[in-house]
Amino acid sequence: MGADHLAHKELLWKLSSTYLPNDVGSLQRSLVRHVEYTLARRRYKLDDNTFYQATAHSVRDRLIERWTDTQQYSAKVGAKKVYYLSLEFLIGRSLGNAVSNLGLRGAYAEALRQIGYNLEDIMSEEKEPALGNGGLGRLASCFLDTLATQNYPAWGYGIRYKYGMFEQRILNGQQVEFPDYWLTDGNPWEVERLDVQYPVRLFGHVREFKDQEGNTRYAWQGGEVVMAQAYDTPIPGYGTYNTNNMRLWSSKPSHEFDLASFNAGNYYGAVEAKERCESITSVLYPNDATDEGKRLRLKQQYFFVSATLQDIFRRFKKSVGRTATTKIQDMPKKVAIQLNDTHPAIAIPELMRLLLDVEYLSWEEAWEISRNVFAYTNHTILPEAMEKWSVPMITELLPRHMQIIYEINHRFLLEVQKLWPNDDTRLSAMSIIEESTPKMVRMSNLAVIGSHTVNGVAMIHTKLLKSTLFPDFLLMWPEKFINVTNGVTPRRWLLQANPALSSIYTGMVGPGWVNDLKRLEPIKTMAQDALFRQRWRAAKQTNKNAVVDWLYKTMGIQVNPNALFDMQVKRIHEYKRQLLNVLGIVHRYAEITQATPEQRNQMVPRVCIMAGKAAPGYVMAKNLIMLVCAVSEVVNADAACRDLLKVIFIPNFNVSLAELLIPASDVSQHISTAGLEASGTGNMKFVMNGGLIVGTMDGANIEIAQAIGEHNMFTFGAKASEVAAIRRTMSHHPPKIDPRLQRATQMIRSGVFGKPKDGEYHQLLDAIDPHKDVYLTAQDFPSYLRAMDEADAQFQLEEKWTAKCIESACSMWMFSSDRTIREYAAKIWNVEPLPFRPPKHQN
Ligand code: 7GP
Ligand code: PLP
Repeated sequence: MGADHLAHKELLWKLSSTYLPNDVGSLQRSLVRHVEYTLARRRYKLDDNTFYQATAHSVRDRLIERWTDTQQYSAKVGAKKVYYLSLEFLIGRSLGNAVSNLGLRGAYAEALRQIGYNLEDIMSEEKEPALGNGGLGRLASCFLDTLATQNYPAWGYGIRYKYGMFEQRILNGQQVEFPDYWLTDGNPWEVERLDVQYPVRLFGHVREFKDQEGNTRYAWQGGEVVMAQAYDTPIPGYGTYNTNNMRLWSSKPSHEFDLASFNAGNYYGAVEAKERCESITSVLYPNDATDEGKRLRLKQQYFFVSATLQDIFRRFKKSVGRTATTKIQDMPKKVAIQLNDTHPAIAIPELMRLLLDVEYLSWEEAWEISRNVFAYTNHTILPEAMEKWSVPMITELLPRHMQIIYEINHRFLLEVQKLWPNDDTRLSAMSIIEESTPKMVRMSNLAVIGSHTVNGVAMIHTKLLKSTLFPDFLLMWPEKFINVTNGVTPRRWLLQANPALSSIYTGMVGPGWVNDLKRLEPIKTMAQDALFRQRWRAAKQTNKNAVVDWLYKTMGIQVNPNALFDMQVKRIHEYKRQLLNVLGIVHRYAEITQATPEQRNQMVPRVCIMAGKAAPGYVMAKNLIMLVCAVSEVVNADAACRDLLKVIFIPNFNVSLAELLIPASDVSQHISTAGLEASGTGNMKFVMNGGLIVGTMDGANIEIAQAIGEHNMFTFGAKASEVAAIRRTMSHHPPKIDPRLQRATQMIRSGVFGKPKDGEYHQLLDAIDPHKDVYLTAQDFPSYLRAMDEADAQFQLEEKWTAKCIESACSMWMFSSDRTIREYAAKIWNVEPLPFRPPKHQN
């Protein structure tokens, strides 16, 4: 028996420790094998899509080898792991990223070429998973790329929404939302884990009882139980064997649930209930920076958190069993959980529940562990984004959590009272419970109280977070609040999105820059070299030409490839001030139509590109899209503008479109009202790709200006420190309206761009009335025009312009997510990289 067992084990080890070969011939055999056996399409339908699927499966095989090795290794070593909990991952397409990170792009391209397929065409067959809204979700995906690349043992946890971010179409000049069912062709990147499932309870009641030692204990019972099932996606690092995991949960009915309902003889009711279970993970809420406060959303959050914590806990406990010296109190030495905004903050009472009700720890012990495990990242100070859940709703859905939240609050408020006796104002500001009708649970206060560290995402944001959102908490715990400025991954946003520029970089400094952007710094001096500037411009032109072709092919629009390409592409939001951009465009249009031939000769031709989705219920944002589309129609049809101005709203902005557009921009706009954009990450991508910014002193723009030099940014507008005073004065001393703004608004109001029947344009313009110009759009208009004029003037000085772009792009190292993650690791997580040495024949 024993000898047999050993022999079997040995044979099994031999069989399973062979690795897939990566030469061109082997890749071709693997492609064909997947066409034949995975897809069962030997003799027909050998189209690009089939070959996309086959290529993806072939790459996945190779990812899985690395992924299982990495996971096994980190389990063996028992290293501390980081868990990034996020309700959103805006992943983008995977094929290009995977072959590039594996170092197999060339081999796959060649393998496909020899059998008549083109890797680029195959890549464009991939449907983009858009499991996020915008900046916050995309940041999470950049972080996963860096965590893998830098060999940190880290997992991302999220939800596998069946319907991702809606598809935006423009019909009759208006946004219409269509469902994004991204799984129609299946998803070759994920591994369905039927073996990883956890029950998640909702509703029910709490039973109180005494344990053997006579302590009062609580058990959450009854209600409904749904199952969470795992889907794993390997996340490869670039230039390393390490491959991390992104585990996404999908809801399904529990067996027990099925049986109970069916046995009750209620067939239709049972089927309906089953559907209800599955609906928990069916759709991503399409709001960014606003709080919907829907019950299904809270269910999503808890479902996600409960499954994730059970999973983390099980893994941790397995490691406790492995080494006799580790105990449950050591959890913070093995587990760091990062809460991506407050969306997963219900994890705090959930971990407390597990430690109290399942592990039977004392409150003090449980709290000590919990507080040392969690850290919280805040992504916005906009009041409308602050999550609040009504006490009655939490009580109904999660009765035990409501008790725990009250207990956390009670103990916390005692501390506050000790520090500030008789200060009721402070007490009610710091309380987790808002004393409204109904009472509300402030998730941000819960997150601050339950975390050891709270971070903002850019310097100015962290400063405002301390001074406006959490000033009392800052007095109590000054060390708790830190800044970690955002960053983006150079793998996707340079190497993959911009091959033209990447090959210049590699030619200059070798390929090492991809994992170390500092290596680009010496290229700055090349800004003085005329030949180099020419090469740089040629790369930019290649990228602009790609956009020109795309616009013609997909939208039938012809644009002048030599024009200044001006882009504002991001979610549509009043604080991001797309309206300021449109008003600027209308002003430009007016100038063009009134210009003399000599004046026309002096003008810089511009292509103004805007894109972005509006939350389906956000009226002002939808009105804005309507206005842009109408302006575009009129301007593009006006012969006076022919070569001087084009206005284009590109529908359905997503990661793939961003990868196409960003490398082609000359100027991009990041023009939020100062103090309101926490950081921005688009701004970083544009500058890295050799574009310049027109921007306000807001978010990461400020740090970008410091890094690249203020002379390389076209800044304008009120400073954050001035905004409050300006708002205060405007109601009794409204500023005089700039005549150019007067003319632009007059054109819009009078119907030059049509007169929509519900007065949508009036609604937009009424909101910038100088009495109540909340976002300071009218206020900043004159300085905005000055900045735009300056950009025009500089753009004409071609050599000088190129030098600015080179200097800026090569000064961006600190905006690589590699730097960001190193800071998180050192200041928050206390984790070390754990590089895994690959088996010999790999590399
Ligand atoms: C965004 C912020 O608006 C943006 O400034 C920042 O760059 C990004 O997060 C990443 O930190 N916030 C969101 O996308 C969002 O949904 C609400 O915030 C919680
Ligand atoms: N949405 C998508 C698809 C993106 O690629 C990005 C950033 O590149 C964003 C949103 C965030 O843009 P911003 O930081 O300008 O708000």
